[in-house]
Amino acid sequence: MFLLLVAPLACRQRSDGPRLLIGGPGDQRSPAWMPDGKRIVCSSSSDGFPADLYLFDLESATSRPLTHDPSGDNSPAVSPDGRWIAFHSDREGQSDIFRLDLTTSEVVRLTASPFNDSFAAWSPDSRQIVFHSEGAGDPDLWIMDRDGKEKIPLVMRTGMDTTPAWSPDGKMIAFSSEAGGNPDIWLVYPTDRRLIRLTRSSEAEWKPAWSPDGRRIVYCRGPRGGHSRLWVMNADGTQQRPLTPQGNWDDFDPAWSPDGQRIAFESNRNGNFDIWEIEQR
Ligand SMILES: [Ca+2]
Ligand SMILES: [Ca+2]
Ligand SMILES: [Ca+2]
Repeated sequence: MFLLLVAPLACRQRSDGPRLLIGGPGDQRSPAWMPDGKRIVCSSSSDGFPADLYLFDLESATSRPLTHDPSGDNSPAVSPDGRWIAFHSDREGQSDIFRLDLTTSEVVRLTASPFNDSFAAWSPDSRQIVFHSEGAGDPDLWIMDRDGKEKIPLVMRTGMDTTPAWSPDGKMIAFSSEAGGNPDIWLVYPTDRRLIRLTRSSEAEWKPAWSPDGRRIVYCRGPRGGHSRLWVMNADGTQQRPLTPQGNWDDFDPAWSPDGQRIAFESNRNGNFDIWEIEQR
């Protein structure tokens, strides 16, 4: 078991471009900030087996495993109150959503449908989870309580609806939908299911993540079959612009730090996936 933290927080130099934050053998993917901004949860397959979840302390440059299961545990989402981690895993066969209690280390299965459930994201009050479910047709979005009860449909349109992210004020959920012909970023209001389309490019946009002040959204964008990089826009869809340079690699899964200063993301620009960061202000 070998994981590399590049440097403790206090020792890192300022930099305009992307810089390596967490590396090591195998893939480190899907960073999620703890509310203190000093720790990051991500999935790691550094031991050569399907990914488990790890907690990285950026101040001490140490890490510890949070799950240990022969199947893959992926896409961790930390509840805003810092108590829970929702993630998806195929430990029961198909992909389902599970919830890890960081206080007790207890893992509870939240979905048990015959379909794949994934990409969990928390409401700001840590009481609800929005997630992607393939259902009987294609991927749709559902909301459930954090104990897995009260599952209700949110977006049920033809085509893929996926990678939801709840706004910090709780009023909207950003997600990727191909209802407009190709994957774009949309907003949905959980109260009345009203929809707003934010991007209209011919490329694919997905995996939106909110800035802590709710004013901006960072997301993945790339041509179909091509490489992905990070873009950022205002939360009303204006000022869409690239954030990371185009290259012969993929930048995925952005996560804005709680202080708004940095965005962590996964990139295979060094060969396999590591966690990188870029400053943002
Ligand atoms: Ca790696
Ligand atoms: Ca759908
Ligand atoms: Ca598009």
